[in-house]
Amino acid sequence: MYGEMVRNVSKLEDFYGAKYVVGTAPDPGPGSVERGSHMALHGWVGENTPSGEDMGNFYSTARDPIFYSHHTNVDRLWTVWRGLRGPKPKDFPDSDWLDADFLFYDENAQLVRVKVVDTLDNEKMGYVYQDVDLPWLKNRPLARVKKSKAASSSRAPAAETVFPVKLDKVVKVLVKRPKKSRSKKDKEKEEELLVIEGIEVDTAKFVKFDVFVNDEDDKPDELDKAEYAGCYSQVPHKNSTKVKTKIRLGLTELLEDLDVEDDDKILVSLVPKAGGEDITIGGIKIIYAS
Ligand SMILES: [Cu+2]
Repeated sequence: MYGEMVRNVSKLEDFYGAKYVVGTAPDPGPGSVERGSHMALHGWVGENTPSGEDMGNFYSTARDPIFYSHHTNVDRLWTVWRGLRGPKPKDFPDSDWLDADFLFYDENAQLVRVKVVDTLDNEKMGYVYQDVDLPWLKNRPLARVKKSKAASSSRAPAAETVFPVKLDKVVKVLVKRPKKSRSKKDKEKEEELLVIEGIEVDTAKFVKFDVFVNDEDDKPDELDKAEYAGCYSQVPHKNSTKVKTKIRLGLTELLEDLDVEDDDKILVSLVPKAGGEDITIGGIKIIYAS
């Protein structure tokens, strides 16, 4: 929870999902809670069958009454995240996002048009969430290994030489950091992000992979000395379509906690957890976003 609500999401698009405005290709990238705890609950509650009804498949998920409390909780997390941002921007300013509209039936079976801008603030919609303890907020994960030599001593291939690759096994690559030894000011100005792009999946499949940093072990599936950086997962749809998408995982705080700010590369492990044979990864890089 700490990762998807704090560590990975200092940028708006990493919490909400990438911007989807005029000119954007479909599936620009899901947000952290969406592909994290939100998908996990759909998967856990759905039946353990390939199609996962009810909660584990989009077409049937709302047949299960728990769907409504689950999605209310996702909305609550949205509100919590906005509260944690303090004075930082909370919304995309783009009018084609804010003014996008959807039609719903109201309680009198009349069609009503609702704009995105009308739904961003729960208080304007007439309700607030109960103030409850947030135990995950005080549980910033402790580094398993500090000042790891995993990246400098690894014989893993460089990321530029590996992709595209099918994720039917653990893939370990070295990823160059274009900037290192960044000052506190640099870090406040720019978030360092691990971008995993060209993720190709079939929408009809349940797929999930985890991302770890600086795994010290030679055995690729033993990850007890590696640091969890985030995940990608998808609840299946009934119809099969190819999707090409990307995720971005915040690295600034993670690398600070691991005490490897002076390293010029990191060792990344992509670990398939479900449907790896149905996942292709196009590339990995590190960028800096202000
Ligand atoms: Cu959902």
